[in-house]
Amino acid sequence: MQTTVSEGVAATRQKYYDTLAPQSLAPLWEVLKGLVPTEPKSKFAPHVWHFAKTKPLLMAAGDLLTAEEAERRVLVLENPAMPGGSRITATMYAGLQLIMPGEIAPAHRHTASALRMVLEGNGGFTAVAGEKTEMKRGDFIITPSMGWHDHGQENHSPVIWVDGLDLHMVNFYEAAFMDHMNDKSQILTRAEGQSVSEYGSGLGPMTPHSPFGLTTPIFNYAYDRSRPALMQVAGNTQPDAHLGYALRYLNPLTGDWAMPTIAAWLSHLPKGLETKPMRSTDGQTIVVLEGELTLELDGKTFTAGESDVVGVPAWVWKKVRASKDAIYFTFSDRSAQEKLGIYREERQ
Ligand code: 1HN
Repeated sequence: MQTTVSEGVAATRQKYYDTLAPQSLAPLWEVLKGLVPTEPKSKFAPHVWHFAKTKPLLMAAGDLLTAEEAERRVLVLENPAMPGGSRITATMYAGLQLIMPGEIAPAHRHTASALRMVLEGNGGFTAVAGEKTEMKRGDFIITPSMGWHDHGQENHSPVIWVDGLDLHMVNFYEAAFMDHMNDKSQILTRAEGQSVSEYGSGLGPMTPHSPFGLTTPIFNYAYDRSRPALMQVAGNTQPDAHLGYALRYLNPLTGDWAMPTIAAWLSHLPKGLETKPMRSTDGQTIVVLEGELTLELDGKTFTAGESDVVGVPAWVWKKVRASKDAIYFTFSDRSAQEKLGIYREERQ
């Protein structure tokens, strides 16, 4: 407990503190409360990035510089409570990436894991560890830690997607590495779709092998498979009071989240359905794929339509209502928090 002390005592203590600093010492009792709060209080703000506003600005970047010049032509989704922080929530980076027809975002690899949620422009591709995959709206595409990856568009339309990276977690540990390939595009060594054939149908290779370590060996969870699965579940079961209908993306080799640090799931709320209030310690990013959501976040109301992105900081009370039949994708740092044993949630 903090007690008030006389000016004299305060001055004596301060004099003592002044002798500590030169020895690289500090009194814990002056900072303890801030170090160990009674419950999470996020420094970040809930926020919606409306695609109608962000898309024209992203397209303008397409006229300013090439994907190759930029290495990655991305507008960072900056949490308004921390401009310059390159964060959407405490641990997660998110951005909107644009590839113009004929462009290549050159091959590189890094410690941070990445995910893509595709918004626009069929015909784009990403290549991961020697295998190419087409990018279609709603596809959830993964780049595992230290996996070589390059992107391109051989078709006639611009491609736009949301990137999510765990790079602030990696940087917190000061464990980040990055390499660039000499060639712009990596050499393809596997047939397109090979990963899904090997691991994505409830089957697996006879000799157990996890090509990406703790990360799922499937790197494209295509919307044309995940959407029907979700809607089939919705057609035949009752919704969860707090989650609506939701399915998580799994690593088929472990049954755990698809990525070791980032949790991702796909949700459906039928028009008019409202979830009960819930809060959790993970910072979430929501991408609306279909319909429209009204979100109540710590008592403030936000609306998000197709291709809008919502940042939901940790431990914010959340209620979601579908003003139109809605399907939305969420990613968060829950996967890492669960492994550290610190994830918590509260449901009303
Ligand atoms: C990255 O590698 C990509 O591969 C996108 O598309 C965004 C932001 C920070 C660091 C690496 C990509 C990134 C990134």
